[in-house]
Formats: sequence, C-alpha cells, structure tokens
Amino acid sequence: MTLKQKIIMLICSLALIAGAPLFAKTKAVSVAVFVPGIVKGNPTYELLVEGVQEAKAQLYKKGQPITVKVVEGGVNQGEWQNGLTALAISKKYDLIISSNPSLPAIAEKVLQFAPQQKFLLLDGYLAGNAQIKTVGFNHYEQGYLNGYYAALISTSTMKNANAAYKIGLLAGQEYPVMNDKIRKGYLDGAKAVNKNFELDFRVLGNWYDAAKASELAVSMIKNNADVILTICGGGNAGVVAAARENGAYVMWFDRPGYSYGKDIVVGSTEVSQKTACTDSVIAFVEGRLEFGTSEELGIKDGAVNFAFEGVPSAVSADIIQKVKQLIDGVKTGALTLSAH
Ligand code: RBF
Repeated sequence: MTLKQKIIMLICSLALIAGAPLFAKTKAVSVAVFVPGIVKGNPTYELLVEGVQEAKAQLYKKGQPITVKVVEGGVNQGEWQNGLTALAISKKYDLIISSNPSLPAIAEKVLQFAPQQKFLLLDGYLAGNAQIKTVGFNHYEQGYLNGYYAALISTSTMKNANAAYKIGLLAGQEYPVMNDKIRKGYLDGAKAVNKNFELDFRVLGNWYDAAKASELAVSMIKNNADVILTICGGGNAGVVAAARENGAYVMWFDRPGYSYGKDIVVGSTEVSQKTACTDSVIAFVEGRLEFGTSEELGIKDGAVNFAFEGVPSAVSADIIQKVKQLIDGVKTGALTLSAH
C-alpha cells in the first residue's frame, strides 16, 4: 500500500467513525402503545393514543421521526401481562406506553423477563423502579369537582332535578383509585353543597356493556338519583340513553362528553392526559424523561379541570360561578381538597 493509499484509508475510516453518531442519531425511536382494553368509547385511552400520535407529529416536524405501534390488549384482563410480555421480549420498542392503575404491578412482572424494557405508564402511581416512569392525576380532586357540580344540578330548579339529595355513580369495576379517590371525592364534593347528600354507587362489572349499564342507570334513576356520573367506557352510552328516556342527567369524566348527549350530559371534568402523554414521549426521545419517578398532577397544575365549554344553556350562571370559585380556591391555596 502506498503512502497515498494509506492516507486515503485513514481519512475514510475517520469519516466513518465521525459519521457513526450521525447515523445513530437518525435511527427512528420506536414506541408501542399497549391499550389495556379497547380505545373506542374509553376517554382515558382515547387521550392516551391521541397524545402519542401528537408527539409523533411534533417530533416529525422537529426532524426526529418515531414509529408508533398501537396494540389493543382487549377486555380480558388476564391476558394483559402476556400481551405486554410479548411486546417487551421482542426488544423492538425503545418505550412501551400504557395507562391505568393496574399497569405498574403488571410492568414490574414483565421486567423479570425483559429487564431492559422502559415503560411510561399514565394514570398509574409507582416511584423507585428505574425502568418505569408514571404520570397520574389527582382523582380525588377530580371526583370532588364532579360531585360538587352534580349536587348543584341536583338541587337546582332544572327540569330533571328532583327533591331527593341523591346522586349516582356507575363504575366499570371496583379498584382502589375508584373506591378511595373518585367515589370518595364525588360524595365529599356533593356534601360540600349539602351534607345530606347520599350516593347510589353501582358497578357494571366490565367496560363495554351498554345494555346492562342502561338497566343499572334506570334502577338508579328509580331510586331517585337525578344526576349520574358514568365511568364505564362503552357502557357510558347506555347511561345517556337511560337518562334521556327516564328524565335524569349525566356527568362525564376525563374529557368533555357533551356531544354524547345534548342537554342530558350536563357537566364534565377533564384531565390533561393527552398533553402529559405528548410531553412525556417528546421528553423520552430527547433523553429527558426521568425514569424511576412518579408525578401526580392536580387542579393546581392545571391538569384537572372542569370543561366549561359545551355546558348546556339550561345550567345557570350561578352554578358555573360556584364551580369556578371552587377551582380558584384550590389554585390560590385558600382551599385544600384532601381524601383524608
Ligand atoms: N377506564 C376506562 O375508561 N376504560 C377501561 O377499559 C378501563 N379499564 C380499567 C381496568 C383496570 C384493571 C383498572 C384498574 C382501571 C380501568 N379503567 C378503565 C379506569 C381508569 O384507570 C380510570 O380510573 C378511569 O377511566 C377514570 O379516569
């Protein structure tokens, strides 16, 4: 080899070494979204998927493309751990994203088989596992907002409101966040309007059966619940139908639900699950996501709110004013809503 050839080879290898990080940088980050259930009709999962798609769009514009695969885990909860394990052991995904309070424990089991996997879990609560980041919302505050508003509607002069101090809550299933946070906050919020308020709490037993949800809602309405908070996914449509036919009102959770029942869905809280998801995915791609930590966002962070836009015109300005005052009170620190 002549000296000239040697120099050319050296330059070529140097260029290759220098270029390597460039190639590494442009390799698309790969993300899987594991939906524990089905997307359609489930506000919390709709926001999850929309949030990841939004991150993908924003990252594309920034010249940092990512690939996203959405997998529906289905309604058989016993299959979720296997579904998640299959994704993790494939080693195809830099990040697996999922959402609901049962996921941290499932992800910890999956990590026994795939210790390299990173997880971003929304609506979950776990700190101290270096592979897992969780971002959740203050569901006590959110339940409280719903209950306070429901009680104001129930004690109003609106057409479907009756004289009983009773509101309803239909849940897809029971789990600690439902029993200790949402349900408790909902009743405490109602009691802040009038201490005589009682709660008719029912459980659907799944997140999809609209016919059974409708039957349960009819029974609640007959039992004098005039406002029902519905948190049962595909079952929510059945609750709206029952309320329309039997003269009651419905409250929505997580995202504005007014379009699902004009003049029947009278109120809705919303959480920033979509934004939290978008921001967390972008942070991950940019190497800023802090694994091992857990965040719980609430009213003060602007992450739990009441959806004022879309409230039916039959709701008085006085009710809206009272809810705004409640939110302001929490934001300024004048008021603390606590589950204990
Ligand atoms: N919420 C839904 O809207 N749809 C679901 O399919 C759903 N499945 C859940 C399964 C389990 C095991 C648990 C613990 C919660 C589930 N949730 C579901 C509730 C969800 O985490 C959240 O509490 C509510 O959506 C209210 O924000």
